[in-house]
Amino acid sequence: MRSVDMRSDTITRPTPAMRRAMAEAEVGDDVFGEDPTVNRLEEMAAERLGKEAALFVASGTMGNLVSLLAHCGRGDEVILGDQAHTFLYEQGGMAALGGIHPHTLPNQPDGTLDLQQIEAAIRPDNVHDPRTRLIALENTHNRCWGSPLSVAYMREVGALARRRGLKVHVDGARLFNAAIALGVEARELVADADSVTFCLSKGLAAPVGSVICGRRDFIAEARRARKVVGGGMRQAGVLAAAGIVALTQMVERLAEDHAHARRLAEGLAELPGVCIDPARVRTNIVYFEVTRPELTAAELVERVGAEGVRVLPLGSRLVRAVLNYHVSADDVEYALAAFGKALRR
Ligand code: TLP
Repeated sequence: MRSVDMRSDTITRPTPAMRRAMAEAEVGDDVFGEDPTVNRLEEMAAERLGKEAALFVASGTMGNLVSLLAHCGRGDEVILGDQAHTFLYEQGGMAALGGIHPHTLPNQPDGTLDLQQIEAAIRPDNVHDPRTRLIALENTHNRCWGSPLSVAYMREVGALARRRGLKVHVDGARLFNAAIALGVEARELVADADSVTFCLSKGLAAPVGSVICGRRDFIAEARRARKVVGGGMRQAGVLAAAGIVALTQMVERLAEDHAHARRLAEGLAELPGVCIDPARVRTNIVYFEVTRPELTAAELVERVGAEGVRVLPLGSRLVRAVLNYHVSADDVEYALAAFGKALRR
């Protein structure tokens, strides 16, 4: 049976070019700073995002945690969205391990935070209050339909942060999806960010790893934070080698995932028992609601699963599909046929 796995773009497997690069990678001890392949990936990533330095980490979660630990001390406050991955899906690591206080604001449907609400959330210098240190944004925004946040918005938040003496961190797990969707360079999106994490292991298909980019002194702090959470890796060049292939060969093709996502959304919109606005689909993530009262998201997911089409139920009505390297245009048509069959039953 055909398998069309759209549970996430994290399911992507390394390409043949990655496997070759991994087999041939020159390595050394990265905790000593002696792995030439890790060093090369870090230089490439920093240059690509227009930052001074970079740090290879095990995952997006580690990248966000280590960045927050490097920016904030115990009792410091971070302003972030109530739909942010860092808030919802990272075990509250900032609080659990860093004593960092999350101050959530409602994410707008496009993934942004309202600028006036950010201003209002910044604490005065008062003995009763935690100290606001950081604004954290997510681009693209996973829970907000994979929305890309524009260069103009990112710059506005940067300007606000500078004016108020705050830092900005960007969870750019899918930053290159945003750049491709908006037709801009990724570096333009993070020009005003003090730190950014992007993932090699999602749409870019590397098996493991994320990279944090920022100023040299910030990355030195992040390197310490990575070590204390046990993230100091040794001959990590075998992993970084795949990351280099991801950065050099896999960015432009994200446009295909976006086109496939749009087609999936348009096809779903024509089916009975589903509510979706295809115009909201701008990158590789598709959310839709099951509107037939007697059918839950989990039941629909099970029905299409029997046809080899894998998507995630999120709550009783919501379903998520994430287009990725292993899903072709033809697979999307196959998936639509499976959804049609399941919904007409
Ligand atoms: N997201 C995963 C799951 O954890 C939900 C997914 O399938 O979408 N930031 C964002 C915006 C993410 O979407 C994710 C992973 C992370 C951070 C964490 O990355 P990893 O999984 O590498 O720790």
